Amino acid sequence: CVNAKYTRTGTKDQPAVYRAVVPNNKINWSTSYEYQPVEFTSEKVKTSTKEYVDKDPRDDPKVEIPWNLDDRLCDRRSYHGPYKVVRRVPQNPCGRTGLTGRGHLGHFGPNHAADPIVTRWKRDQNGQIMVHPRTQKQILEFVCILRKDTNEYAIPGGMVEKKEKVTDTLQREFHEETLNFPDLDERSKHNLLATIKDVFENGGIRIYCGYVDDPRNTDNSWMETTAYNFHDGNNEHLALIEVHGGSDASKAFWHDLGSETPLYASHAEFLTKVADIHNAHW
Ligand code: RP5
Ligand code: MG
Ligand code: MG
Repeated sequence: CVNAKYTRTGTKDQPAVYRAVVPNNKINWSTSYEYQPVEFTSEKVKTSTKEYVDKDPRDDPKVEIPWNLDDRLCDRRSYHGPYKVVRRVPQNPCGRTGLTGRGHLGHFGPNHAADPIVTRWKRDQNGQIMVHPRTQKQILEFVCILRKDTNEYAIPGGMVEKKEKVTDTLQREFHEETLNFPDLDERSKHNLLATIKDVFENGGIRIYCGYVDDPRNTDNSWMETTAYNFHDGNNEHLALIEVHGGSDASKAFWHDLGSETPLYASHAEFLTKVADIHNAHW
């Protein structure tokens, strides 16, 4: 895994906090480097009184956090195995990021998320699957969002909440970020949610599980995710749904899956795998 994509943390509405420069060959902790990272934890995180947001063990010797364990509030284990704890806080297993502290993240160590990748074939007016002129491969479409925070295209994922199962996070985030229909009647709403539940609980392919090159990562806090693909190849269920952005998403739409679209964090990596699995255009 690498920390390479973002030079600043935060969102378009927050003051920019720039990372100390880390040359690519100095990212790994095992290479010696005259390193002067910027310390940054957002005010919102620092002053939060939520039980779910960690206290800083560097400020208070009484704060003990069960690193590398599945604790009462969240799973503090990394998909990459046990991480080191240096001067009372976890050390990012993917190397230097140019920032210490928690940045905008609530937990020290891994902050777990889940990413639902919902796909269908792109079809013409006659229902024929369309082929890309460059690769001569069939084109997939996926449910894409425009993130409110960074204005980048992304998969509609989100954080695993307190003691939530990943399969519930996948459904909840997909619902919140792409099925925002306040005027939908109760019956249609119920049917829509039942379809999502049925497909999400029975038919996904796990695409990725691990570290994400997210703009919020720091030397002490980082994002990890589990991405699942739910593909409706025959236009039977998910392919038929309309989407509308909500929550973290200013827009939601079906979008061609391919290397032409730059995406948030490591999302392009996940979609390459999806294209590969379905032998589709990338
Ligand atoms: C990324 O951040 C994950 O891949 C996931 O898509 C997302 C979760 O954070 P929020 O969308 O809740 O901000 O690292
Ligand atoms: Mg969300
Ligand atoms: Mg989100």
